[in-house]
Amino acid sequence: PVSGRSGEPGASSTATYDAVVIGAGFSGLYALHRLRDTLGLSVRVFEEGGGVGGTWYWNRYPGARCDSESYVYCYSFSKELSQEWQWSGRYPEQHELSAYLEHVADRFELRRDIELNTRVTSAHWCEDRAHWEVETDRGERVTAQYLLTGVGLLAAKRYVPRIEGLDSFEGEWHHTGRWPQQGVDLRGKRVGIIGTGSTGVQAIPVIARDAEHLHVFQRSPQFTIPARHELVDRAFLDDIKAHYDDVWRKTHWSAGGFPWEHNGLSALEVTPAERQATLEWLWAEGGFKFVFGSYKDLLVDRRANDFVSEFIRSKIRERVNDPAVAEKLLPVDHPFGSRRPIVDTNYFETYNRDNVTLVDIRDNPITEITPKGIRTEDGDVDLDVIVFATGFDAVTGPFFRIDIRGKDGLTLKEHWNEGPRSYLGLANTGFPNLFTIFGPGSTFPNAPVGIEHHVDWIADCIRHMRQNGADVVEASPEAEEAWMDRLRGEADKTLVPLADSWLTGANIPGKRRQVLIFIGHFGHYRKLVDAVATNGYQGFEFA
Ligand code: N01
Repeated sequence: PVSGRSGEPGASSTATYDAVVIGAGFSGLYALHRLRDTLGLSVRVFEEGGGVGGTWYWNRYPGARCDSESYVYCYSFSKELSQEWQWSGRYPEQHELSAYLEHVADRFELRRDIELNTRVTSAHWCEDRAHWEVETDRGERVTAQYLLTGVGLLAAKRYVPRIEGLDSFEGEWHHTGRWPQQGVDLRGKRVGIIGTGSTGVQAIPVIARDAEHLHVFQRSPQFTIPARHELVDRAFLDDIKAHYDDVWRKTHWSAGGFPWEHNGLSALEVTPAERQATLEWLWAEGGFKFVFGSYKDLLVDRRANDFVSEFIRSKIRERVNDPAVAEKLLPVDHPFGSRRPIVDTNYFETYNRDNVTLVDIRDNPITEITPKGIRTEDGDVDLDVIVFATGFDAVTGPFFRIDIRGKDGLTLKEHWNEGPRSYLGLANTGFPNLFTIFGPGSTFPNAPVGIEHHVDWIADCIRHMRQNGADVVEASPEAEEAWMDRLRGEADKTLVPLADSWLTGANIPGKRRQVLIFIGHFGHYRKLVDAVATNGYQGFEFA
């Protein structure tokens, strides 16, 4: 392949690259660094946003903060980077993560190969030339031997439910995933928020501090764990740096991309007093440790889970002063952890404020949006601002925004007609030289940990191809089928299929219900995927 550079942005050019990467978030930035600086490839990254950061560029809603601990929600590939960077606390806020990724772009001189404000609109595989032909919304056309998607699982395709009358609303409305750059002044405003997932749970306590009044329109009550953000101090973070190798070794092979493992016990085999003590300790620790440092059968055995779910419900009753409000906030329709767990700071306590009203829309459904606010069966709520914290058309949505066509013009949409498919979450039959970083069917650990693993794997595969004179790699149909069987089998061992959520596609009306990712221990997934490579890339065909 010929190395090249594109012309001026917007100019009609057909430059050729070794690789095109879609997206400049955690995935795209590392992919560029790895392919360009380690393998010496020519790489072009196209990014829709006006800055790097992906998820952390777009999600600027009040209270936006990562639920993963800062010291592992970052790259591990450069020890120097980890030693230099100072996190401010246990969980990084959006602006801090955005600054971190901007710093990475500068430190590794990535910007010169990234084109911002540019959305890839199509990518077609050309069989004769064995390359991808990529077009952008700025009229550019480039070709590349390899196409890597770093479009993320969520942020690229926000979901706003169709509620009659939204167009007539005379106030402002915003989706949290496309929050205006300049922010929204909510002081003294009557605000309504729809959605109580991870996003809503982060935003609600912060909006409540500013708004004159906040109405929370809740469809499903949620389990959430206190973040305990304040717990981590400088000495702790310095200690992590001093034990960098150990922390990352544990993290890379852990269940969820964090440096801890379950306690080796079944919740069913301990006495009630022991269980209570363990859960109280985990509750006090806070964050995802409550999930990944807990009982080994928490996420796979309904009876074990029931103990933990009931424990959380008892905490909700304690945290909310009004028993009638507490009752409405109790999650009863799904087991804890069957949805992506939520971490909060003062979420339930927020309902103790005089300026916050919970509207249970299961009992009292929204009927329409009027020029003045939200109408429910029980009456009208006048609002100045409506916030949609209603999530994303996850996993497949980001791909379907791009017209991706593989061999014989087959579209990815057609290939995924009966739900998304993949081999290892990395490759698709009929789509040669397409690598999906964190794609459908891959694991979902603490994101940067999974992303680095994928990018390293892809870079090794490309190196293998170059060393062995192969121009094209493609997953075999048998390998893809076997992976899909495995995916279903792994999901069925867990409680995840029991819940309606983005993990099962159930959050989007009309979307096919299917567990969209590999549910299971990240370290085991990693071993499995690495073994494919060490065994001569089993399931892949090279030409
Ligand atoms: O979206 P969600 P999210 N009428 O789909 C409700 C990641 N994340 O943006 O539960 C009324 O979880 C819906 O109700 P229900 C994380 O992976 C990470 O909160 O379906 N309500 C639900 O309450 C997370 O899992 C961080 O009944 C409607 C909410 O909207 C993922 O992003 C922070 C509705 C959507 O919840 C998505 O989280 C934030 C309707 N028609 C997010 N439609 C980190 O800190 C939907 N809802 C890393």
